[in-house]
Amino acid sequence: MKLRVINPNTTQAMTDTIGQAARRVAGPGTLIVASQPASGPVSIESHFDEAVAAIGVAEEVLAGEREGTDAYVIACFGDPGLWSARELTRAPVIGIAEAAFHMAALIATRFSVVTTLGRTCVIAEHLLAQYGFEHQCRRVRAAEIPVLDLEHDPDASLRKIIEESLRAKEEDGVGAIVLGCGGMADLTEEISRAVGLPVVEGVTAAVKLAESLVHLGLHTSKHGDLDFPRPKAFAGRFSHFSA
Ligand code: 5HY
Repeated sequence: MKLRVINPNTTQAMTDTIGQAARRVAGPGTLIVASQPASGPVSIESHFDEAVAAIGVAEEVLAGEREGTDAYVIACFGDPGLWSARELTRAPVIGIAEAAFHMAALIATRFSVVTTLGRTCVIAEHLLAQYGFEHQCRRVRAAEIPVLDLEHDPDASLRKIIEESLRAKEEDGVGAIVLGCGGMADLTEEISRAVGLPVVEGVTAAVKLAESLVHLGLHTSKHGDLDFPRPKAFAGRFSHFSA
């Protein structure tokens, strides 16, 4: 199967980190195509960044449809453009936040999320409510690191994520930690060893869920709200979406 793992920001180094993590857990018959939009923010740290990134995700899904893709992963913890992406394809589309919440809820009664900047915590809280996991999540915490520090200052970033995860273990009484950024895809084992708790990371969780859906022959339902968008004209720089 061909699995397109889309990094919705436009930082190649982070796309590479995400692609490597996906390939590390992908099954023998799974081809991972790691991609990023041609246009958009270098990192996603606000509602506006998410709004712009959602268009990039849609363009990457349409590109994947031209290349015969069996499933998609949206590798940003805000799951930007998830629902519109599901309209554009029959293939399964998995957001890394949604995947991580599902996996964490299977291994612990309670979990906490450790994400990057404090201002993005509300985005994760909105997703917890939307997906119905607000009861299993004790707290969404921030290591207060800009997303690109994961690439530019990895040692300090790792130290801050471990410190915040240890605080979650001590103060939240949780059984697992969910990492709140696609750029943390390669840090799971090190953090789990340092904190002494299971650590769930969304990119690898989403790859395994996507493979399971494809192996079960399950597709995004085209009955109802996730049916393909009705063909129409788009004006200006969105004219390439016209159908
Ligand atoms: C992510 N931003 O996973 C989110 C993390 C965040 O560029 N990739 C990003 O802080 O919401």
